[in-house]
Amino acid sequence: MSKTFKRTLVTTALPYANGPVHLGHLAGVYLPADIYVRFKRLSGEEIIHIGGSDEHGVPITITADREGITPQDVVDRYHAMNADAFRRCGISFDYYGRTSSPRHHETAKEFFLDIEQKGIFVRKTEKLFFDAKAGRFLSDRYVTGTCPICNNPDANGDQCEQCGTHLSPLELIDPKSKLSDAKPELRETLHWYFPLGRFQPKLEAYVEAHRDSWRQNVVNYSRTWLNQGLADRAITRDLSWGISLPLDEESARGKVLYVWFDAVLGYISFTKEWAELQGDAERWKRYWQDPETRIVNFIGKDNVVFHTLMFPAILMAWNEGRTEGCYELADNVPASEFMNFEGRKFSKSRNYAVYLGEFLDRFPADTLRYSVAMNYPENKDTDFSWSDFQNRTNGELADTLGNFIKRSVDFTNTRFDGEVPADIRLEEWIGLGIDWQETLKKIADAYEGFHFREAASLTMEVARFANRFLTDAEPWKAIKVDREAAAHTMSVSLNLCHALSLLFYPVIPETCNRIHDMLGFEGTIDTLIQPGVQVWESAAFPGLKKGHRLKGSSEILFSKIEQKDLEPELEKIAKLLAEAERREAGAVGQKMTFKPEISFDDFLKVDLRVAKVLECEPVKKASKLLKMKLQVGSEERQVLSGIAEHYKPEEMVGKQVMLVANLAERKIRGEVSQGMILAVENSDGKLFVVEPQGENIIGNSVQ
Ligand code: B3M
Ligand code: ZN
Repeated sequence: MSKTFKRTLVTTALPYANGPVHLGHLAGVYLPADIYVRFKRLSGEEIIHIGGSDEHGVPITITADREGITPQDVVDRYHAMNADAFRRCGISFDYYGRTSSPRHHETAKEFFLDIEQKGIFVRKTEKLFFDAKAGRFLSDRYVTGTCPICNNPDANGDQCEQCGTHLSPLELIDPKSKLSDAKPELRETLHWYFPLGRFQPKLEAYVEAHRDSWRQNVVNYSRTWLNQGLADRAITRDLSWGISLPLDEESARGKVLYVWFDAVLGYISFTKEWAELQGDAERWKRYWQDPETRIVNFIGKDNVVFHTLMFPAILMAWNEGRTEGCYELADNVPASEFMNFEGRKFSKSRNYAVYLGEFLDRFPADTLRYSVAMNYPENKDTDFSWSDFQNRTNGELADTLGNFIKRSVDFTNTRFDGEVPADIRLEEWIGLGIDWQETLKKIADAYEGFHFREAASLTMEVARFANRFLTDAEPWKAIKVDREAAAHTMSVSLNLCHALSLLFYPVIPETCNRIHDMLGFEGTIDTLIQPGVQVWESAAFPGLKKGHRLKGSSEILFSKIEQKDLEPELEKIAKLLAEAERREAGAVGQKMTFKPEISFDDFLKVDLRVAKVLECEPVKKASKLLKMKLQVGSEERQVLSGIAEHYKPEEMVGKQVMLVANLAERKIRGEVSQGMILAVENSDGKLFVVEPQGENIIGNSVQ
């Protein structure tokens, strides 16, 4: 039995204020959330939508260092830019906060202290590189040195760009600090760990209780983590940018909370800030501490475990030992897959993206909202292309919806003096050939179930029906012989315009407000919205009475997108694609540095074999390495490979791989590695293990 709730709190993942949001973000998180919220508001439900900027984390300090500005400058710039882009796109947040706010810092500290005082955190000492000149501990990306695999002298602390190997700073030969040229020294540093494992049984129960209501991907990601057993997670960092530890002891100096620990709490701080603005500072509690509130977190698939395990565990830790002031957990966490762009993944670092603000400089928000809703990546990755955008705008929005509305309004204005000429009886309305109750229910169920593509396309079906109705009835002919029949047709059409303005409101609100205005109503649809008032269901009835006066003028709702409008975009995309292809083709056009020449005999010395992965497991304290047991003919080998961020251990088991079989044994992290397996990096930076095609004899030579 599903629970019934009195009100809803919607949160959307807080985008890092380290760059502009792009269409991929919009499609996965913000648009679906906004559509959902608008639908609920229209149905008279009490609902708020809370979002904001995530303003902490290392990438922000890296941007600041690169540009020679402060981290505060960086977040000020992107917070303003993103808040503005969302506003222009019609994303109707009730509050859009920032994690640099005093209220947020206070809230995060309060949580940290509560958990600290209960003795739940575990303190551990570890060794980290420290730049004595700069007086700072160095995170992975701040260390450079020589790659232990290919001898590239400029390898980064997390990866060698030349050979693609994923590294840890400790593996670098001759490590250097990027801050100064100092040779970093290993220093002990104390960190606070959150023992996720302590909450494992409760988290398992939480996930399993939702296994039928959550999306399969959300349940699966969570289960994979749970099945591996939850480990302690460090929730502090040696950094200066972030929320400082609220402890008055020497060991806490220079440390801040890990960005994910504070970011999820942003949802709570921002609700508090919203409540203060409402003039009722306690009002946030009815959203977070009342079991009758339904909490829904909209996120992208890469944020799942932070929302289904980490955030709930933090709240569980807070709730421990309390009977009052307990937090409720999310009822649903609709995580989207990714929307790609012209067949490729959006990538900020490679500048392969269309940014929301830039898009809105060129095209109206509702054309984007509709196309993106129709490409909502609900269960699988989808693709946004300029031609799809053009087809949907021209064929569906302009020719179907826009054309129908304009024809109905214009004909009434010119031939019936701008007045609804007749009343439509309910039986007639129901007998039109569209089952209103059923259609509304289907669309409503689609919204409730987070099936936004289905909701948008069912709504477009209603517009198609309306357009056909008017075309088939031919009032422009009828009026010459039977004015009453034409009057009747126009009254039905105008009522269909009215119904469509309500049905389409969640997806294309601005357009619907304009239809509402053309139909002669005061104010906008937004102003009809009130908790307890059912606006949505009024679409099932004829809403315009005989004699109702239209505004008297009309406007074109959607202009068609001409090929020439798209040319600059297509040129840009062609350039970006060419760049990506060049990278793939091995950076054609760029200066290549090859390793020194070898003779054919040298080449023949390399013994490449087909091998099969028998077992595979992570390596302790080496987050990038996987340890594999391989079968090569009758022999077994142990090989370590830096692919842990790209493959789960269970994905590797059973795979056939190519093994460099006569490589001298090496010790990595105290483990023997007897050979190397071949892998390549694709243009998105993902590593793929090279797999021989077809049926192979394990142990065969590769020639
Ligand atoms: N800023 C990561 C991201 O944008 C992170 C989300 C925080 S949600 C609390 O993907
Ligand atoms: Zn290398």
